[in-house]
Amino acid sequence: MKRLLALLATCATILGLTALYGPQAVAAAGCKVDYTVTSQWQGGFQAGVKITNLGAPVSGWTLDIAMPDAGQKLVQGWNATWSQSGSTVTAVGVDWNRALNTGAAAEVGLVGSFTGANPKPTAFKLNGVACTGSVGGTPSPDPDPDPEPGDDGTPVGINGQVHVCGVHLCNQYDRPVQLRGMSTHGIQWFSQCYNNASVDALANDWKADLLRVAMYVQEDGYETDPAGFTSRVNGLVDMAEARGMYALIDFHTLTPGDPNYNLDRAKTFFASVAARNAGKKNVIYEIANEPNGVSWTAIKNYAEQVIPVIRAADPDAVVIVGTRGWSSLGVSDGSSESEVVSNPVNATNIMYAFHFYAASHKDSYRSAVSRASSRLPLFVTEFGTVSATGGGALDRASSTAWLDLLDQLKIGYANWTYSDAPESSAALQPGTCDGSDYSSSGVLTESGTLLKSRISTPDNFPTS
Ligand code: IDC
Repeated sequence: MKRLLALLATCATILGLTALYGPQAVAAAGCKVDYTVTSQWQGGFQAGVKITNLGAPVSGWTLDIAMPDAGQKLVQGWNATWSQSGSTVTAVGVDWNRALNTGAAAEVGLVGSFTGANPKPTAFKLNGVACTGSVGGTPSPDPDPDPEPGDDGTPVGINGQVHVCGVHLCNQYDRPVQLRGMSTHGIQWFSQCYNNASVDALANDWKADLLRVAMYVQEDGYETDPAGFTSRVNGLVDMAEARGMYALIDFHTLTPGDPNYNLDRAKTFFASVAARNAGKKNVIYEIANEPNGVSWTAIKNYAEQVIPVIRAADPDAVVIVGTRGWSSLGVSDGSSESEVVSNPVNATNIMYAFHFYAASHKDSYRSAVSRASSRLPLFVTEFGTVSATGGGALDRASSTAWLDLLDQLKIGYANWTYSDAPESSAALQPGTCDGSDYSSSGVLTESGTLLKSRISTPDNFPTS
């Protein structure tokens, strides 16, 4: 119903019929737009646009930006559906940001080209009404000022740019840290679950340190719309950053299991996201979710081709490499971590992924992690409390044993999934993402309740 209303609102706006659909769909009288050119190069620029609704709640929005110079052209944008007609560039809100309560903001962005000068636009209209930054002519303060990194007590604010030190992940004070958070489900299926309210809940209620962004490559994922998925990933990086959380960009290869099948796509994707996010402190790259049916040598070869592409654009970011046997360090293929220890990826500032599903992977896998943890930097970029199918009963004893081990070894983790998928690995009850409540205990599943209780305990990140 909410989506139907949003659709109607958008159509109504396009047709200029907003008044017919009542106050929910009509533009608020007050709005404020912050337009920031974040980078500019010969003939091109990138800009962030923060749209704050200072009026009544809206269930859909259209932003018109009057570009001051005829040579300014939209190339592409993210977090909205973008178009240009004459000198007007238009952004229309999408599933996860089209509803804006009073005081709420949507952050979108664009890449453009220009000839001559690139003057900043100053005239904006939200749902047809000019944005003056105030209601009734009274200037109002920014209701949602961006947190200043470093002074806000958030995970990124405290830890800054992380790096690998020995077998650990270390913060800006060169001290080991464990980052604990959640993974999205496939963003091609569950995009509606990642919106301001849900990411707020993850940051504020769960006190999560990181959001893993699972971008499937196959299964209707990246390969079907590279530009669209790249934009969505970047949008989620920004949403995590705005809340002081790390974003783990997961190139979610699964079937086929040989990551080299997607080598060209990986190079294209990582060149783009690494260039775009190089200046950020909150981004970690995971280059292959779960290699399977493929040798460690082939995975290592893939990593040694993709990592230089990332380094060329974003030299200081941590990169995580998937391992053999669905990122089991080879254990699920009858091998062990020794194949990695004796033949590591030829690169620095990297970690190795280890995945487990608590009901399927128990003592022998925990032993492998214990052994490997003194030899290899490990990150549990995905795990489930249930069976490897993503379903079945939650295994509380095994999940607790795993989480205790990871805490003790200071190994970071992301749980599969922060979504309302109808499967027991999901943290949210089915249907949650159709609403706007992500905070009450009733929205959590058994797995979500367990994970929130573990993730929300104090981090006590070292600062000296
Ligand atoms: C599962 C999802 C399920 C989806 C399936 C196929 O939970 O809804 O139908 O993928 O895409 C993994 C994978 C992860 C799996 C998960 C559970 O990384 O994509 O998600 N799992 O099966 N490795 C081990 C388990």
